[in-house]
Amino acid sequence: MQTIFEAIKKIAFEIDNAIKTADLGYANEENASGEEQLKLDVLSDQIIEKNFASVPEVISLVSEEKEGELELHTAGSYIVCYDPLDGSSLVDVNLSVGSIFGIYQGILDAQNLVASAYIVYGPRIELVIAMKGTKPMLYRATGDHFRAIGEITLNEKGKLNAPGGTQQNWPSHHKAFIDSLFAEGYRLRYSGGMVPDLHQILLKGGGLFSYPGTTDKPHGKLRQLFEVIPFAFMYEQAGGQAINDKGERLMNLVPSHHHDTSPCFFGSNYEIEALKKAYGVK
Ligand code: P6P
Repeated sequence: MQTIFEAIKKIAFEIDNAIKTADLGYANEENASGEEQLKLDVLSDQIIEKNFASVPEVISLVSEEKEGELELHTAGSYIVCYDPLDGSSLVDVNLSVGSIFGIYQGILDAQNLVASAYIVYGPRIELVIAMKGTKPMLYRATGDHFRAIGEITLNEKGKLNAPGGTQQNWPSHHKAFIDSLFAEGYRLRYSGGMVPDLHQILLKGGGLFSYPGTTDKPHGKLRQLFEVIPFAFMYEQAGGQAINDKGERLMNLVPSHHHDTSPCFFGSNYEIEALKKAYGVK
């Protein structure tokens, strides 16, 4: 597992450099979810593929940017699912973006996730890694290496509210719940980048990130294997909860296809319990 984390640290510096130096144009291609690809999406994906190709523990790769699975080392133990540059279009307006990694032990479902990691490319490069039995650990890039900063723990109740999706497409009970949090004094913190938005809640003591099923995206927008499950693991390991719109743990998800999505809610216990009540689920 450590060789996988060392590869992710190298990836962080290479993609950060690409963000600062590469052409920001469109690649005139679409990814597996039908979204237009930036040249930076393709380049980030290639950087990750190149770095994991030399890690014998990795059986195969599943990328948000591609269909199918790239076979690497049959004698390996882990399948790495990743979103190479989530929210990449935000680079155009100089906002933070991120890479997300889910490390699965042979089978691609939440129960077989053994670790997750994400990188935030912002004013600093930051990396968070969580493994079974450990709290998420924050690392910060200093020069050409990462320094461990400390473990991340969510407060029982937070102050931040990151409501995803287009409001006019929210279910009415979801809109009423989000409005009730603002009436309680929660502060709106939403950039449209899943990684910095979830990172901020983790580091600033907690709150709620929500991306519900909507009229335009009834099964949600965020992808299970390389966005939802890795962050669900992070939030549970930090002492919070991560559920879907039926109140089920996202760590029980069993994706049918690599690019399946799910409505998802990540947060401190108080906010998730309040959401379950508002949704009428146990
Ligand atoms: P919306 C970025 O495109 C992304 O996949 C996530 O990073 C982010 O949380 C979400 O979409 C934002 O979607 O519909 O709120 O703009």
